[in-house]
Amino acid sequence: MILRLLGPLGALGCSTVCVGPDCADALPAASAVAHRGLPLFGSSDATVDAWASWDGAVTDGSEWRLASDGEVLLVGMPDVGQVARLPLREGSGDALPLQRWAAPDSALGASLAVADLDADGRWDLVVGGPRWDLERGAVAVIYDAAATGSDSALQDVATTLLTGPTSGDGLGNALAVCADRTGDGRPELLVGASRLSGLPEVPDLAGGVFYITSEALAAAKGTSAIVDHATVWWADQVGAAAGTSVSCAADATTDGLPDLFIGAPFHGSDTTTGDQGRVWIVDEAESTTLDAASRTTIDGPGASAWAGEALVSWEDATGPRLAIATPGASDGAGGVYVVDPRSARSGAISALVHIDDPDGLTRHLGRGLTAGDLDADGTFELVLGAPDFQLGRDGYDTGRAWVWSGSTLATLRGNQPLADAGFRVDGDDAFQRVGARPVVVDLDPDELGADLLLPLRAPAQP
Ligand SMILES: [Ca+2]
Ligand SMILES: [Ca+2]
Ligand SMILES: [Ca+2]
Ligand SMILES: [Ca+2]
Repeated sequence: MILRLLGPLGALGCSTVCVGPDCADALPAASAVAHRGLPLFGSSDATVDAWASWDGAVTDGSEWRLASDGEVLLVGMPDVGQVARLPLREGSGDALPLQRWAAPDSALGASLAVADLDADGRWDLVVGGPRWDLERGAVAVIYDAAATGSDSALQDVATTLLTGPTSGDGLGNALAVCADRTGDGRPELLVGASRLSGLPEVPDLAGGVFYITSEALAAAKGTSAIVDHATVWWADQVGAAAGTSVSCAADATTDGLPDLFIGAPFHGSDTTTGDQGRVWIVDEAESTTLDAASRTTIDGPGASAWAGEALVSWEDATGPRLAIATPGASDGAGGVYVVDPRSARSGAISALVHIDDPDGLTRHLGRGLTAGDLDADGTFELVLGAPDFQLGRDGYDTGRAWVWSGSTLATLRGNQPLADAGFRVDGDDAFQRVGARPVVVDLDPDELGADLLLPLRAPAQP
């Protein structure tokens, strides 16, 4: 009886108002847009008000990740397994790559960074492909990637290719390049494997992270198993998804070295803690559980908060900071906590500032999260994205990004309503998913302050 009633109702719902991932097929491509940081007030439209945009072809996929050092702009295109380098320029137009690196069916580009890993003055590409080799996953380094020509197969040009332990581990869903922690002036790497199961002591889908020092990375040439070169820390709980997010840009221990911040949004296992999420502050140790390797474990504010689905750490004029997203909190409205990692205690999350939406209109606030100094005043602005945000009746997944001024945040304590954010970027079309994976980087050194770079879903080019 119940099934017969639900069947036709469900069909009717799909035919009148399209809700859900299938509807996104109307926007099968992607684009990247750049917005100036100044002014930090009012609102902008994602495409109309951008000072530069790059429109991808359908063959470039619809799920872009962006990375830039201010001089090189790279786009990860995991649904087609490639990374493209785009020219930096003003104005709008097609995304015409200068270079491409490809590994089909590997989700190459799901995570990526541009950095000078070997300190030779030339930029290097580090990129994750979590579906590599039956979802074993891989992370690859291409040194001096500018010199590899216009179109390369990853395997032909990767100096170093590190693979996950076993099928399904999904190494490379997230990565971070950490400022030097070992004293050789070269950065370390932190790589997530959020479905890690394939090591003897690791529970199913507990997830984990691999930490590779610059010394170990320099010694790893060719293709090899990441476990031979890295320290690994894992969650002690089935399905925790540790390594969903990684960051390492703040010093929690005041020893002058950055510490490691790792999120597991599905940590917690009973009716009051299930999927509350956990964030670890790791201060380096042997391979072991994250609980054993960390000085502090921060838990989400209740069941299904998904704390740590996204996180970002930074140091600015106000000190070291860690922002932790809880996109599942408040029945899915979401929120973000800003923590001083020096005074963080283990247990339920305790924050300097908690931003949420008491009106309950957002969806999964914090699913996109980053920070950077958009107005060049020495404090980092906090960028909160809600790609699932619905604008109006039919604006499914239009998405929205909000920017909180760093100087304002420094003066605030306690709960703050999202509506008080100084600046925001709105989507102009359903399924654009504004606010997914925002990046702050100074693309235009002539202008004061950095730029806000956003990937969007976009219609196919005519
Ligand atoms: Ca280099
Ligand atoms: Ca180092
Ligand atoms: Ca430290
Ligand atoms: Ca600022």
